[in-house]
Amino acid sequence: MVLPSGLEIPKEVLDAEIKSFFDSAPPLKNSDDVSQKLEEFVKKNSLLSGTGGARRVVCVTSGGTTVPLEQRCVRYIDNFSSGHRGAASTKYFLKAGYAVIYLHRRGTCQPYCRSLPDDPLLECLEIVDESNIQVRSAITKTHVAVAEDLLLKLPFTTIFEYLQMLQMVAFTIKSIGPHAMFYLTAAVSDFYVPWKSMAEHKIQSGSGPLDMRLVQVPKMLLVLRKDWAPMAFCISFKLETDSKILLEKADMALRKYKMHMVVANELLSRKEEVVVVTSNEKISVRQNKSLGVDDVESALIELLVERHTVYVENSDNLTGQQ
Ligand code: PAZ
Repeated sequence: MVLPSGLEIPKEVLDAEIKSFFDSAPPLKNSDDVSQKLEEFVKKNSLLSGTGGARRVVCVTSGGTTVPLEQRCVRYIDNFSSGHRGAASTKYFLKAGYAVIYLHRRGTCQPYCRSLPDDPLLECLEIVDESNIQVRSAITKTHVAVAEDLLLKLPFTTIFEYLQMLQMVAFTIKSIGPHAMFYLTAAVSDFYVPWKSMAEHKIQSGSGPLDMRLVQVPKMLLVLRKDWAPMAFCISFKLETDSKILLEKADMALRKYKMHMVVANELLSRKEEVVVVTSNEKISVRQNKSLGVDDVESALIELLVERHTVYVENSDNLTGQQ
């Protein structure tokens, strides 16, 4: 169902759309494995002794989802997202002491190796000079984070995989209440071809223009906030190419999906500046080259961690008063 922008879809209609999306999605091939990894990761990080309690866990989503056009997929719709934002942010969350579930598009940028694609061989090597290549220290950092259960990497490709995995993450980290954060940088497809109405085999050319109906992907952010993990601190991103409508759209997303914060960014300047929109503020965050920091995520994550701390303290006080 498509309503004029700004109008809320009735909850029962949204629930029915979401149910239909999940019922018709091809089941995740490795769902038992993902679920086991998630359970263990969250358990280990919530049972820390000598650290003043549980470690906070953030789910960073990164990269774009694809929309398959055929069940035995030859062609798909994709988007521009490189995963740079998610990879850089993961590094700063780890530095700030968070455990990170990195839900990322296969083949996109990885933490500590952002300029390289997710290629296991390439990831390991670094050019020292014309005649020397060495194993990267960044690899060591990634492997240490994974080995110490501070980083759990979960790859997806399609919109179906992404949303099923996001739901699994939410159901698992619901147990740590306000200590959980969602940081949703992934560029998620807005339209998809429902599995049941998708051609099974490669679509044949030669019979004129292709006529295909794409259905709107149900807006999962509201159910994530209200039902899947209602105590988690949620930050979503809003990207526009027209800077004139960016802040208005971010503000709308904040209210419509009950996000705690929305990070607004414009396509061309997204690596230099973002604006963090809350219910009563618009905070511009810029990369600060003069401090030798080459990315905007450094200051951004510092701000979000600060706000998350206040959120956790307020939630703890409320619980204490009950
Ligand atoms: O992945 P990337 O670093 O190339 O780009 C990041 C981004 C622009 C996808 C992200 O900051 C963002 O805005 N994500 C949400 C996109 C949306 O409005 O759906």
